[in-house]
Amino acid sequence: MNSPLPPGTTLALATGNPHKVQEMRAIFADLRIPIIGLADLTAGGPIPEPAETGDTFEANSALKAAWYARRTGMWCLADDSGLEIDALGGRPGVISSHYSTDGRETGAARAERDAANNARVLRELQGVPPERRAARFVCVMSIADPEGRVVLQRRGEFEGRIGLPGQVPRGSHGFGYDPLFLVAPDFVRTGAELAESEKNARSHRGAAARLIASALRSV
Ligand code: ITT
Repeated sequence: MNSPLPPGTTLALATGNPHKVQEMRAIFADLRIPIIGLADLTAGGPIPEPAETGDTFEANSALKAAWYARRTGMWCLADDSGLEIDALGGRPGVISSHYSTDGRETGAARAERDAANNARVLRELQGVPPERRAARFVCVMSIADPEGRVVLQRRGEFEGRIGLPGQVPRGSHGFGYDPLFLVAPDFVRTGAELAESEKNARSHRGAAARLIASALRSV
């Protein structure tokens, strides 16, 4: 397959989440494609965020990439990600970032939202034994051209389980549900206890980004 990106293209990372920008910059460091974050593009005022109305990570990822591409006139890479917990029927899923408010945006700061989301997950899993606390992070990445056409999409997954209260939250790296997520196959460390480079080597975002990178590299 030919790389869908014209030579010399700068790729804009279409996310308002500074942790994702940091992770993705590290993952894409060896790709010879200049990458900029949205924060570097907001000279004309901040770009409003799209409503994430899709039922799937695929739909939301495509919608975000297309939204920011049209507004910036640039090639944009977006991801939609979240946590699926088997015992909760796959929730929080696509509403992971606003789980404590059932998907509603309240304008609460990210750290506050993360804490409320994590508290809800632990509450809903009360009494569920370790072997039934299986969970996975999912990440779907999409690249859209400046007209908003999605030209590439890939999915990555990261298996683990939600720790028991008392065992978690633990760790100071990462973001979101990382402090609750015991990483498979040994379920010893949480995502927040992995150094950034180790998380990127194992994570859903790392997996999706490597699939995107290899598609971009192949000529
Ligand atoms: P953008 O939409 O601006 O990219 P966001 O944080 O709102 O930022 P998502 O809509 O993709 O991103 O929601 C992902 C949520 O899933 C995120 O807020 C976390 O709660 C959770 N999540 C995703 N990846 C994670 C990771 O690597 N570690 C911990 N939690 C993660």
